[in-house]
Amino acid sequence: MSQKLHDNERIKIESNFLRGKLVEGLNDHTTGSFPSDEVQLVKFHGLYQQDHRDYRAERKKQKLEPIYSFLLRARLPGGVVTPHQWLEIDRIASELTDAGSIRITTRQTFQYHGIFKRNLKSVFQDLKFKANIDSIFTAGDVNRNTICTSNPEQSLLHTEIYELSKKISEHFLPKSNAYAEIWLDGEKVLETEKEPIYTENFLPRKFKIAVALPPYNDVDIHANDLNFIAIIVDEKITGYNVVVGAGLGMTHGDKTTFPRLGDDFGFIAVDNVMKIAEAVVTTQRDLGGRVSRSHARTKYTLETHGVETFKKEVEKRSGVTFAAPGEYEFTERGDRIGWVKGIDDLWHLTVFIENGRILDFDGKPIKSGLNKIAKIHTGTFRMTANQNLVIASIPESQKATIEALAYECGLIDDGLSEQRKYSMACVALPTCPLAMSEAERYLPGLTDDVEGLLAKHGIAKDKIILRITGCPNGCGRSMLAEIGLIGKAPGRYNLYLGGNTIGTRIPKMYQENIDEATILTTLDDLIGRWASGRQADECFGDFTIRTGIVPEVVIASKDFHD
Ligand code: SRM
Ligand code: SF4
Repeated sequence: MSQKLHDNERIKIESNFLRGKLVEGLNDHTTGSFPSDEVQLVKFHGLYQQDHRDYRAERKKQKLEPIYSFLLRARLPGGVVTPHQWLEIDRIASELTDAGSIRITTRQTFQYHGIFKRNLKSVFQDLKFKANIDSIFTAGDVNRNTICTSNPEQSLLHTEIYELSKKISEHFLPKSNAYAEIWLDGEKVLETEKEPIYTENFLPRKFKIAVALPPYNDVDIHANDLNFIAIIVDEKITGYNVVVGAGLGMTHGDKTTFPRLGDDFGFIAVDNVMKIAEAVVTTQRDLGGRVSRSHARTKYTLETHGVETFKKEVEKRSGVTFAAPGEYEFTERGDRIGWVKGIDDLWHLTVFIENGRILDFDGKPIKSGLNKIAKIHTGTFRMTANQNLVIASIPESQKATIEALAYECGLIDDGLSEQRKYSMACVALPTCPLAMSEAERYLPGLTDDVEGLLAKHGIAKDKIILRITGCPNGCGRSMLAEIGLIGKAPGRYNLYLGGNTIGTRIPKMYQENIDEATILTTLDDLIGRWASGRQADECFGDFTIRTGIVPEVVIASKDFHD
C-alpha cells in the first residue's frame, strides 16, 4: 500500500503554481500573518513568516497575537552586488524592516529580518525596481541561491564560475509569473505557465548547488545537493567534478537522519554542466521521497536507491557519461581577510563581518561605514558563503581612501584573531522558529573565551574551526566543523569533534546536552591536550581522531550515530 504523501505536496499542487490565497492573505489587515497553507507557499517567494521569540511568552500571557513579521532572503547567485544596489539594500533595511540590519547568510546572499506584512510589497518592489534584485526561489522545494567560491585573486576564473552560477540560477527559475503578479503588481516577467523542470509539485525538498574553485572550499561542498568542482589545468578550467548528495540537517534522537558527505560521480566537460545539473535535479524530483520531509533531501535518495542507480539515471537523462574524477586539492575554506591584489591588478578587501550581521553597533558603525564606502566605490561588493564581505575590484587610486573608511567604522580590526575569523554561527534566536538555543548571540562571547583558552595554553595565534547552530538543521554548517556545537535546549548543546580544516569530514558527538560552563571546562582540557600533544601542523580535528578522543566518521549513514 502506498504511503500518504506529506501535506506540503497537496499545498504545492493546489497552489496554481505558487499563488494559493496569497493575495487574499496579503490584503487581510486583521492579522499580521498568512493562512497556514500560504505560510508554506510564501517560502517559494523568498519569505518566511516568523514571530519575535523574545516577546512570544509575554504576548501569549497578554492573549495577544504574536508579533508576526517576515524574513526576506534575496536571490544573489555568487553574491555580487554593485555599489548602487548596496545603497538601495541598505536604505530598504533602514526604512522598511524592524531589525534594520542586512544579514549576510552562509549561502552568499542577504536576509532582511522583521518586515511587517504591511511593508512586504514595498520591500519587494523597491528591491526589484530600484535595485534589480528579487527573492524568487530562495526558499521552498526548489533550487536555492546558487553559490560559488569568492576567490578574489584568480579574477578571471572567478568571473567564469560566477557567470556559471548565474546561469544555473536562471535555468532553475520558475516559468510561472506568480511572483510578479503577487508582489510587483502584475508586471509580467515570464510568459508561459508550464514548469517543465519542476512540474506542478516541484521538488520533494530544498535543493542546493555550489560551484567551487580549488584550492578553496569556501562554499563547503559537503553541504550541497549538487557541486561542480572546477578542474584547473594550466590556469584554465577544463571541466568539473560533479559531487552529489551532501547535506547536513538531521533531527535530534532520530538515527535515520544524519549529515552526509557527497559522492564524486566523476568529471564532465564545461559544456555539459547544464545538462548534468538538469538531470540531477529531475532525477531527485522523480526518485526523491515525498512522504517524510525529514528524509526527502537528495542524500537520502542516494542512500535509498543506491549511488550507482542515481548516477546511471543522471547519465541516461543527460546523455553524458562521467569520466574518472579530475585532480584537485582543497587546502582551506576560510576567507582571505584583508587586502589581496587580483591578477587583473585591481585590489580586493575582504572584511570580517561577525555572524554576517551588518548594523551600526556601539563603537563599530559598520552599516554606515559600508554606506560611505558604497558612495565612492567603483567596483562591486561580493558576499561570501562564510558570511563575510569582499569589497572587490578597487583601483590603486582608491585603495587608501577605502582603507581609511574601513578602519574608521571598525570593518578592519588589526587585532582580529585567527580564531574569530574561523568561527561561525547560524541566526537562531530571536527570529528562527526552529532554534532550541542561542547561536548568533552566543558566539562572540564564546569566541572571547576560546581565544583566552588558546592564549592560556600558549597557542594564541592558532585557530580551531568552531561553529554553532541553534538546532540540528545545521545552517551554520557546524556538522563540518572541528568543534561543532548544536543547540539542544536553552543554554545546552551537544558537542561534536573531529571535522577537518578543509571541510571533508563530519564530526562525531563527544558530549551530549552540556551547559556553557561544561563546554568551557571541556574545551580547556582538549585545547591543553592539543597544545602539548599535537604533531607538526596537526589541526585540532585531526588530533582528536589520532588520539582516539572521538572515532572518525567515515560513512556517516553507519558511523555517525554508532
Ligand atoms: Fe537554514 C531552515 C537560516 C543555511 C539547513 N534556515 C532555516 C530557517 C529558514 C528556519 C525555518 O525553516 O523556519 C532559518 C531562518 C533563521 C532566520 O531567522 O534567519 C534558516 N539557513 C539559514 C541561514 C540564514 C543561516 C545563517 O546564519 O546564515 C542560511 C541561509 C542560506 C541562504 O541564504 O539560502 C541557512 N540552512 C543553511 C545551511 C548551510 C548551507 O546551505 O550551506 C544548511 C545545511 C546544509 C543543508 O541544507 O543540508 C541549512 N535550514 C536548514 C534546514 C535543514 C534541512 C535538512 O535537510 O534537514 C532547515 C529546516 C528545514 O528545511 O526544514 C533550515
Ligand atoms: Fe534556525 Fe536551526 Fe537553522 Fe540555526 S540551524 S538558523 S536554529 S533552523
